[in-house]
Amino acid sequence: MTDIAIPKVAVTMLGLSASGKTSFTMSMFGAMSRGVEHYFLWSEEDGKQLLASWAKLLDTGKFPQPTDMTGFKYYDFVLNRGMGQGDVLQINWLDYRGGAIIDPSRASQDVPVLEKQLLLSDSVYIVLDGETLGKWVASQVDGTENGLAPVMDKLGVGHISQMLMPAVAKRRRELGKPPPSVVVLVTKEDRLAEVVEAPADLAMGLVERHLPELLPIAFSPGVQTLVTSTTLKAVGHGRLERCFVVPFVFTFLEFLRNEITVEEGFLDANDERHAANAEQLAILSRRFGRIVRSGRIRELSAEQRRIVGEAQRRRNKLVTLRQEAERLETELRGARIFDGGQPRRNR
Ligand SMILES: Nc1nc2c(ncn2[C@@H]2O[C@H](COP(=O)(O)OP(=O)(O)OP(=O)(O)O)[C@@H](O)[C@H]2O)c(=O)[nH]1
Ligand SMILES: [Mg+2]
Repeated sequence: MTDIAIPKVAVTMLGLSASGKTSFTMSMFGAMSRGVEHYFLWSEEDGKQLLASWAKLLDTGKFPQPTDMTGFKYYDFVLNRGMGQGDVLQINWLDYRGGAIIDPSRASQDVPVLEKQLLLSDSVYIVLDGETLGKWVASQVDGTENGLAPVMDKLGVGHISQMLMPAVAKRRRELGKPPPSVVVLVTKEDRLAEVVEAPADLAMGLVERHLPELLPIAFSPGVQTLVTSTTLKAVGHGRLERCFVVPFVFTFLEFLRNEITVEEGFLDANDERHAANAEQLAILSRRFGRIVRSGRIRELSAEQRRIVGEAQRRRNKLVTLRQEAERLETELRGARIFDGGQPRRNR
């Protein structure tokens, strides 16, 4: 991995076996390695192997084997804006056997790997099988639907929530970190549209309407969520390839929004320190006047200069963070984003 000083995030996909995690990883890389909407993805270690697997799928139609217990794999991706602007985000990514999230035996090799990655994750991609969702939406439309429980079970909602909740609590308790942003990644969008017999966007509109009841964890207070769909059939189809960029742009934006909150908190605390110091300086100066330059006055004055210098550096950083966040917000205009279950006003 490179040692460039760009932000680093960890991401975990959470989805049952056959939900489409490995297919997304491969097809997304297949598209983004060539560049989609001025974004590129590269991986020094694994790029060639991922492209080879993707080429095999294109040539032979052979889908990847289900990932097994020992087949989990970390990827270090770098998101890049082309040679002129360079790298913008490092992404530590894990692909693993979906069975790990329903595995009751903690002896399986991949379960602790997944738990650790979840703890560190700044963003969690909840992977929902679009075909399963499509069948449920279609049954709603034709009036044969029999409640939420069976489809929630098929999508693994209970298991996903059971993995996520303890990880988020531990992340807050042990690392002092906020909850991860959430991307609800509806895969197999091609199948979703076929099953619902509607254009993909319309079908996704129907899915979106029901998601808060199907996946409450992604719409609970304090959680930032993007709902988006993807299909490996998008690769090579111009604007449709946008589905591979949007999740990363959202992950990056939410990471920056957290950074901005941290920086603003720092500057507030810094202002308070500056004001308290100034008060002490004023008291001492009144007491000793200009004649006696006490050591304490010199100390406090040096401290004031340090505080002001640090504040200037952090303010500059904040300006850069805000500019970058604004750019990403513009790129995400129209995306389905929710803050604590309420649609964000970006459409
Ligand atoms: N039509 C269609 N089928 C897809 C798509 N993505 C995945 N599939 C199908 O879904 C199957 C499972 O996909 P995988 O990517 O292997 O699923 P996974 O989540 O990695 O599964 P595990 O490794 O077992 O956890 C594939 O063999 C494909 O048949 C898609 O975009 N469109
Ligand atoms: Mg897999």
